[in-house]
Amino acid sequence: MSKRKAPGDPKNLNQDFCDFLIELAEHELNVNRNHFKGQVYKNAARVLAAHPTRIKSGEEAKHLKGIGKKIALKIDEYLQTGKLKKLENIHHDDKGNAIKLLTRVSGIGPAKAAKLVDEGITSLEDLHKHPEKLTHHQLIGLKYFEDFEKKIPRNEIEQIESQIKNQLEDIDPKFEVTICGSYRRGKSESGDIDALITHIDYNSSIIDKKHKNQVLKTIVDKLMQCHLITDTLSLGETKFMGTCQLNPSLPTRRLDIRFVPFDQYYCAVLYFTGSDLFNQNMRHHALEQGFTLNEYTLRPLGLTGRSGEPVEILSEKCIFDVIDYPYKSPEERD
Ligand code: 8DG
Ligand code: CA
Ligand code: CA
Repeated sequence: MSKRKAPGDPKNLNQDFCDFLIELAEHELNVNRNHFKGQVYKNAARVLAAHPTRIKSGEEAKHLKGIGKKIALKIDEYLQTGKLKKLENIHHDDKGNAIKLLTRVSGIGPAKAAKLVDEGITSLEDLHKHPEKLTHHQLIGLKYFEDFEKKIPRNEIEQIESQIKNQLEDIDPKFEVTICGSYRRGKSESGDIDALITHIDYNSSIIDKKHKNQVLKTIVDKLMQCHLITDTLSLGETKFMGTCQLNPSLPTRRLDIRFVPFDQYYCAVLYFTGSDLFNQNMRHHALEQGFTLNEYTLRPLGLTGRSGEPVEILSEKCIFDVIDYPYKSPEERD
């Protein structure tokens, strides 16, 4: 698959502004835990990334939706000095840096990281000395810290996909698997593996929770027996989070598996293919057309705003058709 962008696809002429805004956003989300401010910075980065010309001043940027006075001032400061005082300070903040490091461990969120830092734990070495402070998930995140930061090449995911398919075929040929996420969007490498599984005889109206969990457990057991799955982070009714390894010479990878009833399969495939921003735009369009779309169903909204019975969906394309949204192939959903 070609990684080149489509001809005429705009290049980001404001990349450097986006870079510092994303760093500020990460700081707000992970260190200050200020979700609102984090979203404001992220949104500003998104707007600038989509802007077709190079921004020449804060004043010019202020005319764009989502960019206010404070961000405009930062753009001016950056244009005049080539840096940002606020970011320099952030880079020298030991506590903030420790929190950011700890949140890179799978399973450690910003609140847990802040708590650990308050307890004097500021490095991976410290974490290794205090396993009692960590959950099972976090311990595995620590164990595979380096591996989980490595991107997974596309051809490795292809092999994992065919191994999952073969194992499922053994249990019951009526299982269906789709690897979603960035892999389905055609990326040459991915952060993790998002597998969705369904079975044409399993419908949301007929399967109870216990049964669903049984099916997922059977699948996970089978994938453990063939040594593809190596660890379980969590196993719920419909969702498995864990690790896999294709062979011992390769890194351990993060694998999520969801077992989804057939009538909800295509909404789930759409949702977990992403991208996040594409989903947001499509959900927004659905609302304008009088529908509510989520990872389970597409439902018409009544006059009172209450949603009706789910529309029957027999393909991913069907969702686009019902809400009259131009079809985009997964590769076009970034
Ligand atoms: P990556 O793993 O290569 O880093 O990229 P990804 O496959 O696009 O991201 P992901 O974090 O694995 O999420 C998979 C898809 O799930 C994502 O492309 C869109 C969908 N998704 C949302 N919202 C959210 C959310 O809040 N968290 C997660 N994990 N996924 C979400 O639309
Ligand atoms: Ca992914
Ligand atoms: Ca994922």
